Amino acid sequence: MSHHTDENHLDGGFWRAVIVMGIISALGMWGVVVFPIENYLKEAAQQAADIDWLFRFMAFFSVPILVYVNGFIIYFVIRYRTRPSDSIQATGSPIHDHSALETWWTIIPAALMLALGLLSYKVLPEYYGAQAAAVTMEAIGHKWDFEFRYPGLAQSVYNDLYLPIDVPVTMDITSSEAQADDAVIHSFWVPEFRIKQDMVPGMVVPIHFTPNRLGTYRIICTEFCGIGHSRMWGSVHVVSQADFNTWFATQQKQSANGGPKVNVASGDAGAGQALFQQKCSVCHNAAPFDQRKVGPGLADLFDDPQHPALVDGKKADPADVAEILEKGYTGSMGSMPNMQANGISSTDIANLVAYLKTLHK
Ligand code: HEC
Ligand SMILES: [Cu+2]
Repeated sequence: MSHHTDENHLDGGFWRAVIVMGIISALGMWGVVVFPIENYLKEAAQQAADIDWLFRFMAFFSVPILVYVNGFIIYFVIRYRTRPSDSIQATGSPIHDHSALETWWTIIPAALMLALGLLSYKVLPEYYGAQAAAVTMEAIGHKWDFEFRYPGLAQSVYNDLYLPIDVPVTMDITSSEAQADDAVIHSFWVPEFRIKQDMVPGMVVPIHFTPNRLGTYRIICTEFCGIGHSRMWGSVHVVSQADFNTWFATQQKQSANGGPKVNVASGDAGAGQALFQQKCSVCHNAAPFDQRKVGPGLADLFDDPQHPALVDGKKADPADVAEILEKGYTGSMGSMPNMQANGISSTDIANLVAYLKTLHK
């Protein structure tokens, strides 16, 4: 039983391991301090730098914890492994507690968590605290689109968000409740703004930020929200005030004209088929009415004796189908998005109608 004594005493090998881990930790911590986050993920909102600072703080202290916890596991597994000379009854040293160690490994992580909590408490009000904003607008999550409502604009904008640079924005973030089927949690994530806010039905969360870098950035839904989740993304365009005004005026003119007009006679079925794959197949099969996905199957739309009328009760002719594609429709099956939400033009609608006409036996 001679080896029991050296198991109970930390030998030179232990302290060498501690020093090696110390050096690895120091290198890692230095790496965290100098790592140029902005080169990999631009900061495009005024508040972003503070979020990065919090991230750096957390990563800095995580490095030694990661290195020492895993380093000791590896060291002890090797150092105190069973050797061929050990008897079959050998069970290692009967060590149970070490009060001093346990006190410190409780106090240090607790202090770090508390510090991180207090620092976050200082930073988060920049996003969530009350604040005077130049623009107050709404973002609404749908299956599977982001809808944006601007003050002074009658119609909503879908998936393509425009914001003027250096103007403080308050975005009221929520999810659609138009229909029980549509009311799921989404999440509004713009990595470059360092914003990630859940969109929850029935709850409106105002979030503040000031875009401060020109460019186009991704908006991503980061809450799994159904079969269309993977296609639920959009773009935010941070533009000059002048460009913003031009864009806004164009939008206003469009809503005043009652939207673009569709010429259903001029469609191209081939182009329609490609679009269908891209924009519609997430919710519709090119199969008979009963073969539902989210919405009904769309084959035989114009000549199905079982379903002579469309879901909105109108007769199945090209103009009425075009109207559903343009304005959308919410009925007993769920919500069919309108043309802005589906990201299709009036030409696209004509092409889609032409394609749907070819889908019959
Ligand atoms: C997010 C899912 C979704 C997407 C995307 C979608 N639809 Fe629909 N669509 C529906 C739902 C749900 C209905 C049925 C609404 C109801 O009656 O409750 C529907 C209904 C329809 C109807 C009426 C069918 C009938 O028998 O009356 C047509 C036509 C249609 N969609 C075409 C399209 C086309 C073309 C596209 C692609 C541009 C598309 N939809 C994209 C969900 C979707
Ligand atoms: Cu979503």
